[in-house]
Amino acid sequence: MSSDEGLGESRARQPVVFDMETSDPDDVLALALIADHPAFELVALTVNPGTDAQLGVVTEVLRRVGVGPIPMGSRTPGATREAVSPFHFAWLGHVPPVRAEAVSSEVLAEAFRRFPRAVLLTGAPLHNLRLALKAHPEMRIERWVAQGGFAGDNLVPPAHQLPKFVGRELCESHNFGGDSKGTLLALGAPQIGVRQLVSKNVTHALAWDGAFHALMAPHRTARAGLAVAYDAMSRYQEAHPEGKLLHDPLAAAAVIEPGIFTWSEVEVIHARGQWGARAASGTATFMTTSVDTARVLGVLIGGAQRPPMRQPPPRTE
Ligand SMILES: [Ca+2]
Repeated sequence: MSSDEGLGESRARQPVVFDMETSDPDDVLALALIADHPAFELVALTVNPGTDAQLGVVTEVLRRVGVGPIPMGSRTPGATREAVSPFHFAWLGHVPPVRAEAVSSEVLAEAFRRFPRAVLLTGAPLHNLRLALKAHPEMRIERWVAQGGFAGDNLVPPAHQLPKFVGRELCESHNFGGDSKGTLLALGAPQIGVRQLVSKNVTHALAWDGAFHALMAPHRTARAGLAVAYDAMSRYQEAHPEGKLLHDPLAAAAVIEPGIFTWSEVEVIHARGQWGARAASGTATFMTTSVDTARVLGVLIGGAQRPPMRQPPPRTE
């Protein structure tokens, strides 16, 4: 049965394939926010590099959200290198390791065969995508939303330039630089229809800090994913009161509501180990130049129209 043959609201939900890592809390935060989001149907998950410890963490987050099982792939099933940042275990406690049943390239190919409308969301260096594009030239991805890249002064109007990046046209990008061969392959791959790159200049514009946490608090009872994300960030802020920049969650927001960003069609530049972009046409590659930060919370909550808690009745004197 395809996702479109499901019942009720699943007809309107966007199938999403999420490629992630766990060297930073960002990815599991995005995972919790999208796993039961009313706009998403998470149809497959691939992990880089995909150690048993990572798969254990991902499985535990999905269990807490109450979603799954879904197909999960690993670049290297059984890889042993350390790939889970200490935060994850400080938050979740001990979680049993899980061995991925398949390699990521096969999970990706199968997911896009079964769900041709699926969006690929990537929050990690692009090893898994590179391997899938190479192994499966027939694979077709209509739309890829990536967290990565950088838009500098040449693209971003002065009103939207962040002070920390003023004067720069190039910058490091963890996800693009972590596998620059994979990045360049994916940016040029005819198998991908549209690319939307949620770049560092916007992901550094919004943090899940104390103020964002307070805004999220009344919504955390609306669904399990919000409760899990809220719990993670309560724990995170005990050690990091300044909060966490929202990289992957912003990319997730771009899957649902690209209209909260402004975009430029670009050609991506890779020079001296850094990344930038210049305006171009016909590349089908679009990069964020700004974000309406006030709308992000509502998009991530989803169904925010529904009041999360009953209002107390008006007082009568
Ligand atoms: Ca990430």
